[in-house]
Amino acid sequence: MRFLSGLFFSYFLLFPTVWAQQENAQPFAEWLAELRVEAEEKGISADILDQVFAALEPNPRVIELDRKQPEFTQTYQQYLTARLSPIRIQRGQEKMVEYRDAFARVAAEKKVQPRFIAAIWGIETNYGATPGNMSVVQSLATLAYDPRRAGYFRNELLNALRILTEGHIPVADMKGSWAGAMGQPQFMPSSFNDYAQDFDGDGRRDIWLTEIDVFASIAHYLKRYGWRDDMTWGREVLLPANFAELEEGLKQTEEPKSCQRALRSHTRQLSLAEWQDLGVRRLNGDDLPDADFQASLVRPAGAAGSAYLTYDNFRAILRYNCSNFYALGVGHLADRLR
Ligand SMILES: [Ca+2]
Repeated sequence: MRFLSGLFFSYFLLFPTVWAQQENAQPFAEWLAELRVEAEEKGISADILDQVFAALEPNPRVIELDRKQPEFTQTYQQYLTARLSPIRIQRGQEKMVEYRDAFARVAAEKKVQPRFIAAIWGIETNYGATPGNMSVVQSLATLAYDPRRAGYFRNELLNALRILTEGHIPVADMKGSWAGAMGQPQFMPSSFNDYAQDFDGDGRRDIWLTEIDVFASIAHYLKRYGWRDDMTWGREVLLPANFAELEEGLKQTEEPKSCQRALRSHTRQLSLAEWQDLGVRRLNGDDLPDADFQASLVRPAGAAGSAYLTYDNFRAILRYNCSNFYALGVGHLADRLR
């Protein structure tokens, strides 16, 4: 941490204008007073505003993390190795036993298989072990005051204040990542408002400390994006020897409607029967499943690497986090938690 901070400060000593150009000219206290007026107009409780704004200051560490560019990009294999460690798989298997009843109740109502709920939980926060311990309000206020993406984070901050006003979590316990992703499923406040669930019926949607609310919230999110529990995420496949000749005809004819960043590298969707006719097979050489699913093909490590047929459920995982590596990591972990 010290080493990284040192790097950060020497960077800004060398290039001070980068920081200066992006600074907010308005004093923080004045900015906060204006925000308070807007928050009160939007129905945020004055008592909550007194509590959270009393000693609120921007957190330089948040800006530091926001500005930090990754020093290298992980390859697909490095990503998978890091996310699917033997300990994460074992811990996931143990958690599925420990919370067997809770998973079963959520799966029955939300129609999402427990292994996918557990896989997202495992990849987001190592099954709740690493939900982040930074103040969500302070992180969001810092990023909302910073001009770079002020509008987005101001909206998230107002949503966070609404969650506190509604009493889902005490002010002191609203912890999360430096970017404001909250609790065990790492929901942004706007996602919380849209998807978080009070499954145990105590009146609070508690994604921090109530596991069954966490599971139901993840499941509800997937369900809202079309999840089907008679379908898995997809599978690794063998391609026919002439696949390079087929590729031109498999290109998408229009821009993907959501998550373009990840879906742009997929082929267009064909039925499994069509893929079967083109010569695509399961990894062991067997025929593809006889199911009426649409699937797009993706090769996350390029033409020489693994090939996957991905179903509509894969697209629901991408709505949780728009990254092929992420969705493949969740799919592989879910397979290991079967
Ligand atoms: Ca609850």
